[in-house]
Amino acid sequence: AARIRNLSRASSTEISILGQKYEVDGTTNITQSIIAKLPLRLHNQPAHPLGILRSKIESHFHDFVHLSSVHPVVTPAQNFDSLGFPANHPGRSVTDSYYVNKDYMLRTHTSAHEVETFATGQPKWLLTADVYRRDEIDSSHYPVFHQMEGACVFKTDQVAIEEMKTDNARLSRYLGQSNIVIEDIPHISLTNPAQPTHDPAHSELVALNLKLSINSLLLKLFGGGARDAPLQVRWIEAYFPFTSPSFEVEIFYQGKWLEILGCGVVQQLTFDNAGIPNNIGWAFGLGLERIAMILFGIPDIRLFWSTDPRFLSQFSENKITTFKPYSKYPACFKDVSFWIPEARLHENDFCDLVRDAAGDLAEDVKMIDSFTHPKTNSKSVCYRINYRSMDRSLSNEEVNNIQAKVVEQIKDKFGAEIR
Ligand code: FA5
Ligand code: MG
Repeated sequence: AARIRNLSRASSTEISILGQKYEVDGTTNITQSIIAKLPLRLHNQPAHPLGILRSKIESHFHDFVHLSSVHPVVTPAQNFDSLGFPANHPGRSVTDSYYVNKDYMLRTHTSAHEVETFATGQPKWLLTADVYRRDEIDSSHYPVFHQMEGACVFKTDQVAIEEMKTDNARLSRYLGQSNIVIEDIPHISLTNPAQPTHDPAHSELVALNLKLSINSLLLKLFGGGARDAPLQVRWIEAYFPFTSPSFEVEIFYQGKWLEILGCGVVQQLTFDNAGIPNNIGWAFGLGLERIAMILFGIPDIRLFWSTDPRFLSQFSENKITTFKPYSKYPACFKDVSFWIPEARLHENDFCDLVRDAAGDLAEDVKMIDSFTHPKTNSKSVCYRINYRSMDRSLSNEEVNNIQAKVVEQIKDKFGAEIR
């Protein structure tokens, strides 16, 4: 594999993250552009679309505890092991996740905090946070995005079960009177089973409570007036190591089905790890950007990070309003071709390199050509980078300087030869 040199200052053995020092090692792959995002916490800005959406969902789940300031640095044990992820799960790899060093990483999902939050004994909670994943570059992918985790825990005695039935009946009545069309699937099935330690009847009730709770949230967020076309929601069988049965939920919006969230009946392992073994419950994790892009009509995920008053001044606390795009500035395409010595380079390594050199000026990165030399096994790749600012016109000189930086880094970090 192409040797990727440490992206932090070559000379330093420590990096500083939110005022705390961490030792750097061979696992470290967190970049300066990611470190710079950590203090921003967009979901806690009340007049930012993500903050507005957070409050809206919190007001729907008004009897839940609301958490939103949990530290982003976690252990792989929190992010993966405590939730039953297998040792060889691809999400653990340095190509997919940001590692501070071998012992610490940036959470890749809000589920990383399930065990510690269940351990507080709170039966109903929402937890909103910034999450980090190494990914491609385009208008809907960004290495930082925001998730909200929601969970509800029930006791399994007769009284608690009766309460759940009453709640389910109330929610069903409400949804029955609403302008919503739901494509449902069975609560449990052979391919999406109840857990062996659960009474299947209890598992069904919890799955139903989850579905009713999510459907009513979606109705609150997306349901129009009575005369609008009905909201279409689709439930799909899914798989997560930390829930069973598991589901994904999509809504039909502007001619397409869009994935909004993942959810399911919490694995008993999670409750055992949290020290609350005799409970049953559900959890969901939703992507705030996905929903906000739809609700506010925001066309590019980079806009959430804009500090341009033409963006920020359009939004105010507790109001969902449609974004009016200001003029789109011209794009500038630059190609770069290079030879990688041993034919292996992960696309995410290239994308992080571009983000570090170009920041949010990189709108899109695509591989447009690749060729492996049959004899030497050297690989040649060509990437096309689309530079565009959301806020202003870029000068040729500025783009050329950034592209020169990208080229320098390709040589330096990948030991590659530019063609
Ligand atoms: C998870 O992250 C699970 N932790 C969700 C979960 C929680 C399941 C609790 C069960 C119980 P997933 O990787 O699918 O699952 O992400 C969940 C949601 O985050 C997605 O449905 C989507 O809305 C959003 N999301 C995922 N990747 C991205 C991305 N690159 N950019 C923006 N939003 C994303
Ligand atoms: Mg998913």
